[in-house]
Amino acid sequence: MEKEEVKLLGFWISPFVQRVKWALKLKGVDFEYVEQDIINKSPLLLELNPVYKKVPVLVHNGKVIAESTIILEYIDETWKNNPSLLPHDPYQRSLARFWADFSENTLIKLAVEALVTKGEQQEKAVRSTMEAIDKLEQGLKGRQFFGGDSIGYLDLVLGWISYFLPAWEELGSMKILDSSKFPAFTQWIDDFLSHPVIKNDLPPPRDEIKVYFVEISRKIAPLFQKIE
Ligand SMILES: N[C@@H](CCC(=O)N[C@@H](CS)C(=O)NCC(=O)O)C(=O)O
Repeated sequence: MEKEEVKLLGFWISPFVQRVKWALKLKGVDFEYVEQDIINKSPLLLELNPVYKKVPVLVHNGKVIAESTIILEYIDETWKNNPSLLPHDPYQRSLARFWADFSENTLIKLAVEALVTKGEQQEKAVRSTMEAIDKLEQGLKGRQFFGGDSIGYLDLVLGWISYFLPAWEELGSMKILDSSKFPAFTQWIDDFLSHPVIKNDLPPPRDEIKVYFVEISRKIAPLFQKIE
């Protein structure tokens, strides 16, 4: 049988890329990783993702798939071996997609606001981030992973929290991941990071994440300035 072409265009610190790498590894799919410069974009990236011009991009036997959550679904439907990433039950599947959307469109924005702002605005953003995490805490109770006994789609989508948020807490001098308030969620972080597949492909160390986000915070802070 001919070897499959599986290529992933990525960027070293991208949480969107990281979740795709983890999904491929969980499924045992061999792939070639091609690092991209997301500022000076390569002709390959522009050709493969002309709409958003972003990573990750997955190429599977000449077919091009963009947008990380869509790539996760493609991986799950293409390599049907265990672990299944999305639940089989349509309602459970819709819930996983709902909370994934919540992570992408609500939680991450609140956490970034908490990271880059100060004073009252930061306090408010920290409170809102904690309220958002509390919703996940309630959804997790009684389960080790959002996917149940194994890591699934929602765990991968939320994975960024496990390594970015502790770094952001240090940078923003704030506390969000309080284990007395979020016992299930903080346990989830420990279990997620110590899972054999995740542990063998950990994102960059905390110091590198912090250095990267000092620069990013400086650039994006003006976007969060409230006009009086
Ligand atoms: N919604 C996209 C987000 C991807 C994304 O923002 N990728 C960043 C890297 S972390 C990127 O390629 N940025 C380049 C740009 O914004 O021009 C996904 O889930 O794949």
